[in-house]
Amino acid sequence: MGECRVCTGPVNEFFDFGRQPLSDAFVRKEDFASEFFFRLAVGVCGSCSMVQLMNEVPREHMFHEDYPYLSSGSAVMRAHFERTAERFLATELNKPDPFIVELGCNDGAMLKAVADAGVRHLGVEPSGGVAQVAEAKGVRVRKTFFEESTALEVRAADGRADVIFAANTLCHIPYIGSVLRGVDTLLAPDGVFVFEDPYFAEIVRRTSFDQIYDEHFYFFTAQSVRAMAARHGFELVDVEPLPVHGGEIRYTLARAGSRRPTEAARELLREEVDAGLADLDTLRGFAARVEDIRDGLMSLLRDVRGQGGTVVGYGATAKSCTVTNYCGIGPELVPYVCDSTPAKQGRFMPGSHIPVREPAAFADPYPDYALLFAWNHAEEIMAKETAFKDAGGRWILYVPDVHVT
Ligand code: DWN
Ligand code: SAH
Ligand code: ZN
Repeated sequence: MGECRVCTGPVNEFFDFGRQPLSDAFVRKEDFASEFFFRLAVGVCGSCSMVQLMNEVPREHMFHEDYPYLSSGSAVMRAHFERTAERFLATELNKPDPFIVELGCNDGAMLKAVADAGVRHLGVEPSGGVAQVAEAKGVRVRKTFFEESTALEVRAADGRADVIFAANTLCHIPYIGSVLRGVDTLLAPDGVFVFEDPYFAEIVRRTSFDQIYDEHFYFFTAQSVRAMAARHGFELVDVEPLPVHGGEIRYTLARAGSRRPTEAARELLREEVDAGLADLDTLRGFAARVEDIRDGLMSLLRDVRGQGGTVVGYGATAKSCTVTNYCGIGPELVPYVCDSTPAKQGRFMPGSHIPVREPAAFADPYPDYALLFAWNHAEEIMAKETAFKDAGGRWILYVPDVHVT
């Protein structure tokens, strides 16, 4: 049993993936002997219902100069963040001298549109390489981890923020109490803290167990977010389901009593009570389905290879680290993975040591099957790879179950 990082309550473990490497540590041959491993297991707090990892990886191991993920690598995500910026500009930032802060701004996918509009902004981003990409787009960045002390520094330099935004970042931060105290410090009295992250109900519904890896420390629900917010004087005032990254929720927090909660927020909180997301039965069912997917995927891959078929991986995602290392997929089953991220190419996948190659390698020659690790971008990828299907190729997916299409 662990201690909840939000409320110190008892955390009951419901799945153990065993020894796992760092999901975004794309290694060179000379790094094979010194890879970092930790025990990846996930549990639920019996007091506040927050789903969380049982063990924490030191943040400097994950987020540093060479962090490879670029938000702008997907056209759908670029459009999503441009729309997000436009919405903020038209609503919360539509006042004299507004100020928006983004935690984990990465390559500036969202803040670029804010900078282009000439609106005061700041990205807080500890991964130096991706932060530099944002700066090259005209985005102002503070290259550090956001926590309580950062908030004091930013407030002293720039004043209070009307909006604090974080996409796929808050769930990455175990020391979340410090972040919420920082938000309290930095946010204007009538400001909003808006964050979007994978929705635990969707992870259970789709059995998307690959969302569980070192960087994803928390798996939010409206219930657990509400409880956490209340500890810091905030209230959950809105929720918006998002289709990106396999199903997320955008949560809006405001100071308690400052805004009326929307019907959508109240409705989702009610829905979750009936869904029993934190119940042992639900979590045991999830665990059983994860094992079934592992067994089904491994027998499919072995059958294909046994019959002389070829399989190539598509998208060297952080998520795929859990799939390859938990299921036991190595280069003998999947000889390489194609990915558009320059920093991943020429390197090897963490743990499994499957080589990562450039997208052009996919058609040279086309494999019989492509294992779609970037299943959350299926529509975008399948639309650009129609020639693969035309050539007789087939996609293997493992979300929400193992199937070939
Ligand atoms: O939460 C996180 C999300 C936002 O991003 C981070 N912890 C790390 C990362 O997770 P991921 O690597 O699982 O994210 P994606 O967006 O599923 O990664 C897609 C990968 O596929 C990237 O490496 C880029 C690549 N890709 C490609 O090769 N061709 C993507 C598209 C759309 C393509 O057409
Ligand atoms: N917002 C982007 C990036 C998500 S990846 C998107 O949605 O695509 C997670 C990002 O959070 C990384 O760029 C990482 O460097 C950053 N991050 C991790 N810990 C952080 C912290 N304490 N404060 C701010 N950013 C952090
Ligand atoms: Zn708790």
